Amino acid sequence: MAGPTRGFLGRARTPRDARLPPGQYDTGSDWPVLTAEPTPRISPETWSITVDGQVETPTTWSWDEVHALPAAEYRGDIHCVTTWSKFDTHFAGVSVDSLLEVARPTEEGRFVMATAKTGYTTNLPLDDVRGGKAWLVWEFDGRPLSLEHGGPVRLLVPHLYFWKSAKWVTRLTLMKRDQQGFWERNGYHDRGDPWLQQRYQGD
Ligand SMILES: Nc1nc2c(c(=O)[nH]1)N[C@H]1C(S)=C(S)[C@@H](COP(=O)(O)O)O[C@H]1N2
Ligand SMILES: [Mo]
Repeated sequence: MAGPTRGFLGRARTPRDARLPPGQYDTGSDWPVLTAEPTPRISPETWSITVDGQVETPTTWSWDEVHALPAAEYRGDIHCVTTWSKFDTHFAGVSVDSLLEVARPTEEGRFVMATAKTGYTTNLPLDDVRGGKAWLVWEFDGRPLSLEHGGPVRLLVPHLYFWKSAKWVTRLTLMKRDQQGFWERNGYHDRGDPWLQQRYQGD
């Protein structure tokens, strides 16, 4: 007897499906904009990034100074807690490691609060923004990052849900203890691993 037809077994899993975390769908070429606050107009000349808190050398970089750091890029997928994922994105900027090398976290610095110029905040374990896992980015697909997507510069932490990737980021503060950012105080998870579906506090 012939075995069950393919229809019985359902659609075969493709390599693309395997890249989709549980509960997510592929948004294709769309890139939804999700912003809690009005979109600020920040010019590269007035933008800067500061790394402070539990570090040996609190440091601020201007637009030009951050561009003098080694160039780095991310090619891969991003995942929003509202269930869209976007495959094969391409961002360019610098690795957060390059900033941490200069600022040097103290032994006690274990967590990071990322703060945007607008006041939006999000907290992350330090280990999730070092070791080649997080970037400051100013280019998407070879073009300047648009204002609505966080231009001139946003944080990119693509292995966590996208609310951790603060748009218009201007400060990374190292902390001894975890403190909650904007969405975390409003019920979102402190870590936000999409593969573990860490959407809400308690997940
Ligand atoms: N400053 C700021 N950064 C933010 C947000 C925000 O509201 N303000 N939203 C977060 C959320 S919930 C998501 S899903 C992504 C959305 O980024 P996008 O609009 O570029 O898709 O940005 C994150 N970073
Ligand atoms: Mo989100």
